[in-house]
Amino acid sequence: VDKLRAERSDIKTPSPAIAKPAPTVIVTMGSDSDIPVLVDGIKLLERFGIATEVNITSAHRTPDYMALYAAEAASQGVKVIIAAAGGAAHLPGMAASHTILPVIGVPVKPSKTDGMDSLLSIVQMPRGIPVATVGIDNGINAALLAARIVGTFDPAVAEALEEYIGGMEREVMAKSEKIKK
Ligand code: RP5
Repeated sequence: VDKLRAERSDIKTPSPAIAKPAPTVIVTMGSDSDIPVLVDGIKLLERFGIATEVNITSAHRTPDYMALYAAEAASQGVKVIIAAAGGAAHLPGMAASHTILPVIGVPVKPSKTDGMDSLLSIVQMPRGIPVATVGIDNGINAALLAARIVGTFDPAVAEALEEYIGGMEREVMAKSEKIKK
């Protein structure tokens, strides 16, 4: 990484435009075409008060940027990386190979397949470099898992999660009451 950093001093990480306050969670994706899958989860992270940075770091189109970004995230105060990709979805695994931060992979359904290619590319990481993998297109669960990790050291986030879970429970109970005969 030091060698890469010396060679690629043109690459700034993390993006200074959106690094205020220092992000706790990074939501990165292979392409802007992945954004729709992540939007609701990003809103959830914001609702929980978690400082979040969103960017594109393609493992094959911007390999140096991706490597530096992942390698330098921990020293910037980042605690969790959410990485979304579709097809030959190597971004989460590559990001995880450059950091010891927990990486949550979001398999994105490509337009021409059912998304199993993305899922298997992410979940089948070889021994040694884990990627926590959520369901296909499940950006919300990725955000909730990230929030659970942050909640282990941030009581306000833990409380927000409890409220969220309570809200879901109340919603289901209300629906149950409604259809009860
Ligand atoms: C992956 O290739 C991206 O994560 C995206 O899901 C997929 C297609 O990318 P685009 O061709 O739409 O840019 O890298």
